[in-house]
Amino acid sequence: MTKTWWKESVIYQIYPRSFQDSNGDGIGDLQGIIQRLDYLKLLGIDILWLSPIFKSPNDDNGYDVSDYRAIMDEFGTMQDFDALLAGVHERGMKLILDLVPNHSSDEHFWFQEARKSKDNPYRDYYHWADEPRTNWQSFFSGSTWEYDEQAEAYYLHLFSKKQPDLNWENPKLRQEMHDIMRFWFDKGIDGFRIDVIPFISKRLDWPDGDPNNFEQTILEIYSNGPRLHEYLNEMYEEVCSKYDVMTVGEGIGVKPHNSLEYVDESRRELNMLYHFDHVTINYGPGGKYDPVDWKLSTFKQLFLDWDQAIEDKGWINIVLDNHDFPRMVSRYGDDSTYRKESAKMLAMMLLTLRGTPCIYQGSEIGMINVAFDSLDEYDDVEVVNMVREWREAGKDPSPLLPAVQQQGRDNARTPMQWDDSPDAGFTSGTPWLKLNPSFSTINVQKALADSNSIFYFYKDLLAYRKLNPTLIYGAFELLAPDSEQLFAYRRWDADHEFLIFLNFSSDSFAIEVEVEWEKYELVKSNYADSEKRLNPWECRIYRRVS
Ligand code: TEU
Ligand code: CA
Repeated sequence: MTKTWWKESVIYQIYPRSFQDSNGDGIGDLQGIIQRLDYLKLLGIDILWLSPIFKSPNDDNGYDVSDYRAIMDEFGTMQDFDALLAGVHERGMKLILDLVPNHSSDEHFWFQEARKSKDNPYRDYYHWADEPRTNWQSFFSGSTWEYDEQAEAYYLHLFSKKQPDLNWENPKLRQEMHDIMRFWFDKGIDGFRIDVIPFISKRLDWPDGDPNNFEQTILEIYSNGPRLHEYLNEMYEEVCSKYDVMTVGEGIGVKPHNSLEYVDESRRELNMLYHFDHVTINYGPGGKYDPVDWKLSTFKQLFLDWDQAIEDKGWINIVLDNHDFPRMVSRYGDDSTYRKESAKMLAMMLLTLRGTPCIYQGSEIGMINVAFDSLDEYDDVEVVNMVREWREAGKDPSPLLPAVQQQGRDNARTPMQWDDSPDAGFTSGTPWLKLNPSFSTINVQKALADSNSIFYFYKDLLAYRKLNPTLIYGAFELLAPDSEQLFAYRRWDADHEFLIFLNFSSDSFAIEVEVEWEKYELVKSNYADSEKRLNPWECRIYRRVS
């Protein structure tokens, strides 16, 4: 397997709007990130990924770009960006940005032009039709086809109405995207996370989807379009291959069986992608906002399936939460009695699977989901549109509240909790989204003052991972696959071997795996004792010594 810096790195995702405000307007910004670079260096991460920072009217918090070469007004200026990039590089870290190539904002110059007339040179930058071509549902409610008065036509938008889909069939549009990538690479950034990349090539036979099965529509119709791999290969040959940079695709709609089509090194497309299988594990018949229980055996199996599919031919990202999903400790751990223990256990999972881990801001202090009292307090366009749709249909949306509290994206978007001062050290003004009231007990200041904190557990593990390439490149074998409480696995190569035990329950039990214990030593745990019993949410790494 080829060894590269991006396989050996750990990524930290910043949601800039919620990270650190420097000027009191209640919105995080680039100067705020600069103020926190030493903190990130102390933690020991290698790569910073910033969610979109380009100019945007913020219908979807930057995932609706109106100028791919300018900084969002709220976040600062290009000078601020240059200072941030220099600050990251001075500290020996790398910086990757979020590229949103599937859609632009409707306020982008291209769309403003395109809607003017049928023969406008930008018309073909988007997908137009005289009638809605399909029954497709948008991610953010309603049809994916919106009539535009000025254009006298319908345009396609898989996300909100303010996010028209770009037409990658058009070579000029592809050229524009390549130029944009070069612009940022020439500035010195180290790569891109690429938003919904499996969607850029459309099915021009425009098949209808099953209106009762959105996940299937995503998988079979929106993703993996006919020319996708041609576009990705072109992007690699024309742009990425000319720089020492990395790409990680958001792998929505990608499954183990077609994963290598994206990341097999010999195909020269993307370097990595991250998958969604564990994210949708609790989606019920009604989808995301109809959550159901999930089983640990299923959860483990899907990580195994991914590892076996990729093996040593490609590479993936390991992601347990991000700005689109609930907090990982609330979702896969226990965010009350065993918050600290389970947050550390999940950290161990994140940092010892095969793949480049991505830590989402706040996970390193065990931030938890928020439960706002009313649907009107939610900001996310997904929730706002869903509530509006219910009201327009004459239905009372309040029964949605518990599901939104559990599954909503704002769980991960409340401001970063730096200390216990009135606005958690995030802002001196009014935060754009309410703080999670947990900030008085869960915050960075507290974590840094406690040598037993989740923060230092991450820091130690990050350092340990760096010193032990077996935990990066080594093979993976699942142990005790049927256990509904224990996630256990072996990582090894020709020289070294590790056993990892993760207790996904509040029970205490004896380790059920056959091990020649005398050959192993315990090197890391979130408890002090070393009995061959696991405490609630305990995690352990053993290293083979003979
Ligand atoms: O997300 C793509 C995506 O389809 C999901 O993560 C989606 O947001 C979620 O399932 C909705 O329930 C990416 C970005 O990460 C997300 O923030 C954007 O809203 C979306 O693309 C559109 O750009
Ligand atoms: Ca600000």
